Amino acid sequence: MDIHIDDKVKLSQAVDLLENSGLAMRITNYLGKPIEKSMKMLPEKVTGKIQQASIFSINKALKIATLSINTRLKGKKTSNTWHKVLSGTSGAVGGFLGLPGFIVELPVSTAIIMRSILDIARSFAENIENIDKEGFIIQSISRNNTPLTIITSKEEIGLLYGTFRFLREMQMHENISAKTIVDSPKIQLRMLNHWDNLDRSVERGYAGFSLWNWQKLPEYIDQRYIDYARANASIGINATVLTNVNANALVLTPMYLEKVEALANVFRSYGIQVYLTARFSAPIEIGNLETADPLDKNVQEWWSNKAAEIYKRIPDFGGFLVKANSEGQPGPQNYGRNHVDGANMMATALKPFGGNVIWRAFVYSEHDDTDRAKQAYDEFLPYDGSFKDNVIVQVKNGPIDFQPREPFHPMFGAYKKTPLAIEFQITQEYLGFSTHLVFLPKLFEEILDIDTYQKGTESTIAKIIDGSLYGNKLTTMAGVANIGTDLNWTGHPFAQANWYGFGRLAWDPNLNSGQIADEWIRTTYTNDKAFVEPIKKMMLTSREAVVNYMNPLGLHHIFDTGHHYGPGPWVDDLGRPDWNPVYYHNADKNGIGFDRTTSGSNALEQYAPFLEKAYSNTNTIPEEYLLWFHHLPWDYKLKNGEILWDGIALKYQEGVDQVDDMIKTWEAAKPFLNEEHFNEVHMLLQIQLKEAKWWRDACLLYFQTFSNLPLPKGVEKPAHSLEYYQSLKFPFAPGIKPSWN
Ligand code: GCV
Repeated sequence: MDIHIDDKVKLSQAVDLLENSGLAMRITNYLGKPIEKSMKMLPEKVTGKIQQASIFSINKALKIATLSINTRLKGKKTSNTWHKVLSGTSGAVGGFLGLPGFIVELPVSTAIIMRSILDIARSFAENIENIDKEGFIIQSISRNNTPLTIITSKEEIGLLYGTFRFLREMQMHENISAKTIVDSPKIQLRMLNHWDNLDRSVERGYAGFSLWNWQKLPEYIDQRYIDYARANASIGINATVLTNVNANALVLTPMYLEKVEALANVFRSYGIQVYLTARFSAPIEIGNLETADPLDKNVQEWWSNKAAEIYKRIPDFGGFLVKANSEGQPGPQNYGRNHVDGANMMATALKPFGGNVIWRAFVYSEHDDTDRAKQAYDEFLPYDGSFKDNVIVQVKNGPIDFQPREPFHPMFGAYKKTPLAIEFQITQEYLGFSTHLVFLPKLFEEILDIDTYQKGTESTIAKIIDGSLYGNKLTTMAGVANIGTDLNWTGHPFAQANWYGFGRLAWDPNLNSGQIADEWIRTTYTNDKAFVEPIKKMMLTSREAVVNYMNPLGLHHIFDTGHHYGPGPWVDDLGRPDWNPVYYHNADKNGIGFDRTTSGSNALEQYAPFLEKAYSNTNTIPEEYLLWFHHLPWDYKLKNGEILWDGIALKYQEGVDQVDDMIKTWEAAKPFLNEEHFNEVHMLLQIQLKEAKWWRDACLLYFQTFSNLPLPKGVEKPAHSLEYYQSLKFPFAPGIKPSWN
């Protein structure tokens, strides 16, 4: 496009305006506004071209909709994914990233359209065989002396992903014409798990209420459903479980299924499949049966009929996610059956329609006093290979419960035949809720990169999850969503980076968290290195900071009762031993930590011999896992020469200091930020600092009652007494069952 120099200036101002408005703003309800505003700032010549191109695009898109395209969505004759691609690129509706990409390389829209009509792109594409059905190739070529950037895919969903990728490259000011991008997702099911209840409360949700407005559905389609789908598609998320694993059977009744269908209709063109949680006792609760026994013929028939009913409405329905016989949820064991009986019964019902059962292995029994960290492995290992081929077993990243740091769950690598899904928690149940800035891709990466040694060296969790280690066909990464009705979707503006980063790692589990932070900062704020570098450093340290000020050196689950807000290492009065923090830290006058070696619970036997040996020995275990596996005396010497008590205290202090540094970094970045964005994060960081100190002081005062040692030099004096911290109560902390009084 030939643009006059004056117009170029205006154009760059318009692009700047878009960029500076930040991703945080662009994915809010106000999404359209910066785009409209930038449109107004554009030189006429450019807007003219955009309009022409949009009209051209839309006309062509309508034609495309009548073509028979090889589509991955069952039961869909035509598709409107093309409309999404075109509106995303042209800015006609306002895309997630919208205008800049379109203007900078206007011919791209045209190229996309030409490809769709004439199928020219394949003839230009690098090597179409190098991508899979969701993959894409972005390539710049010259055709009749006209430079063209072509996005090619095998199927239309790849084109959508390719377009979003193209826009990201543009927004990061990458020289697209200098590179060829060939990319496909490494994992098949890239899935969000919403713990959303039908009353719109969200279990462990810290970003407002559930997005799903069940009362107004199916008629009322909130714009946020569309924005949600677009944002997910832009990072490759292709499946969503709408409801809480602590399930309510009502969602399977016709009244709710009609609403679910409406959501599925919105998500379909963004390549997102809908799943539901299935309450095991649903045949009794909504089916008038007397039992939910999976071996009962009537029960089996009920689930088969239910599956047929759902697929009639939602032909591309993904399947069921099930939490059974865990934390009070009903399951096959209520009828003397086992997990295989339960999962296979549902799998049989879904199989004719191509659906999957995702069966969670988050189990620990109140009737079993074995170390909780061992129970899931003990119970599920014998079942490896006994599940039907449309069953995926979903395992949390660690053996306890989404702690700031956990060793990996020993089922990874040990399960060789049945595919395992990894479940991460994007919502920050144990990481300061949505008040603390914690960049979680660092945690996810740490787990994915771990070598389990279960099939020789290089048996990493990433390879288990992407199926390459054991050749599993069904591959899945799930993340417990941190999204709600908050204006910025996630509560903390930086919590968007966790949603973003989860999606990126689900696309490619080998990505580096530094690269993810870099992408997020540059597409959210600016490409200016003077901003990007320090903010990246801040994000990358934030995860270690939270470990330090909450659970250093392998301490875990010392959170306050039920809501998990703040410290509660003294709690010892809950109904089950393994719900009490004292169960996990075992502090006494002799020392602190959970002995999981042969002299203790021997949980280490569940790991590969190499790790079992390395972790059993206090000289070879990485110190970050020390108190997870060992109970050690207060004067035990750490590698740096400090005694354990001093080391713990100094780690707590280091965490506080790290938050202090984060504040300094943010303050130095002020010139790059508008006041609102600066203040919002600044205020949140102040709360984080206050709470980091609270953690340090409360834990150290409590543990000091056992160590009887003074705080080492460099650790600040606690602000209050231990009794004060113990007296704090939070009946209305967010993320737990709401109460009116
Ligand atoms: C949805 C933890 C959480 C629960 C959650 C459970 C699970 O125990 O505290 O809120 O329930 O994990 O993952 O099923």
